[in-house]
Amino acid sequence: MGLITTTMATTPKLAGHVISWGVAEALFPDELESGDRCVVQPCAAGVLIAVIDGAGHGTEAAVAARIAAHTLETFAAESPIALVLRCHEELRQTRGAVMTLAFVHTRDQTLTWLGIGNVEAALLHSGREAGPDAERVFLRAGVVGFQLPPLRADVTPLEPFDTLIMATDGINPDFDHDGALEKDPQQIADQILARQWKRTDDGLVVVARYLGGVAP
Ligand SMILES: [Mn+2]
Repeated sequence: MGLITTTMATTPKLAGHVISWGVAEALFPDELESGDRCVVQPCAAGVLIAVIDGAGHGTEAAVAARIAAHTLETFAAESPIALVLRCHEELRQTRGAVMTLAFVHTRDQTLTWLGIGNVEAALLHSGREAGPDAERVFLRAGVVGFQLPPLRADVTPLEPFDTLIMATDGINPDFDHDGALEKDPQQIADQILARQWKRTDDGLVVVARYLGGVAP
């Protein structure tokens, strides 16, 4: 069925003392490589979290996603908009990719995020469990490497235990996150993949919880 997950992880993944995180992913049937990829890259000011979906699936999608991931890891300290522009240049000779970037800024205690295409992201605020739905990233239509929309990043305040969920379009965008704040990031990612993967595309879910610490 092509399902691969990282369920075996026994200790939580940490990026400095800033976030704990987990990832779960599944491959399009009969493909050897996923076109979906995630980046979790600490730097001096905080941590960059990004999810990339290379256009289509299979090897060419994976190539585009790999180039984008490498670019984001290398220049993670730059602003999210600068990173999208860099990826746009780097992906011109590829099929292109959609992506959502989220930067946890530890000194400001903010999340700066933007999405090009349809990688969904939701931020669950720990202090507002009874409140309205999670905050969603603003997605602007476009394909990085092919056509960019006007770029604008939104900034939202973060409190310790706030939890970010990001998922590619192989996952039902209405992914259910009820009770997520009581679970570990890896458990949340595994559960969303198990319940909401469409099985018609690669699927990837990354979950990152803000711990409130300072930059690594
Ligand atoms: Mn996809």
